[in-house]
Amino acid sequence: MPKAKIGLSMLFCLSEPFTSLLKRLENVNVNYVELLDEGLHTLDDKRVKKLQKIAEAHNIEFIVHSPFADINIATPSPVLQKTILKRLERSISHAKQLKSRLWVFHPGLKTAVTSFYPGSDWQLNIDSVRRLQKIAEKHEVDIAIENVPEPFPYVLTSVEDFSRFYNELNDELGLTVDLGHANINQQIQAFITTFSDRIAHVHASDNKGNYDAHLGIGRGTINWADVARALKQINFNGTIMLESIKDIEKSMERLQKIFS
Ligand SMILES: [Mn+2]
Repeated sequence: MPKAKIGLSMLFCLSEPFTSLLKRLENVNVNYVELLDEGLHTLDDKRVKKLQKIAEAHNIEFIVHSPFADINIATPSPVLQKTILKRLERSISHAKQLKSRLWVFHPGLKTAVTSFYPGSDWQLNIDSVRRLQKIAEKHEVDIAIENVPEPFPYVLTSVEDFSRFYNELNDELGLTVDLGHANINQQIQAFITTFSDRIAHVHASDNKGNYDAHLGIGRGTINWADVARALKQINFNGTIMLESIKDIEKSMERLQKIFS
């Protein structure tokens, strides 16, 4: 039976400077780490070199999460779309340099003009995803789109949205299942069973079903035994990244236990 690997997303320290991220990486006791190419942790060539050294010294495999603040791949503005894709290509190329197994990104968002042009956001989203796939192929990086939570106006949030999206895309594109996000839609099991052969990666944090609080594992309403059973059933052998922002040590222990 293949086993899932447990890793740690550095989201919990995104408010700290990059130097402090480096210090933390020297001391993490996991082999899989997700970096966020965002905010104070935004990647550049110099930083990538430092991260490469740490990865080698501490036997860490990285996964890169794309920038997400003000990044709307379904923007109706051609000039913004071009800029955003350029920014995302830089992120993908840094992911390649870091030998990242995967690059995780969010779907596009609806805007103030969406209602005037019904369906345009949907089309723009698919168009940008296709472009991202080409860019990723060029850089030889696997990419995976992530399910995102209500109430943000993302073009895709539910299992139904993602099913329609994958049917229209008609291409291989992995899915990052964010369990916390799916819990808000009450669709954890539905996401895991519907997209069993597309799930490339899992984000794990807890919440009470009301908003995306990124609580420690066991602090919210997610039934973790059910999650473990469902992921075992589909033989998931990718990485489960702890994405809580509090109770990190305790949550890591719990995840190890749940998926052992
Ligand atoms: Mn996530």
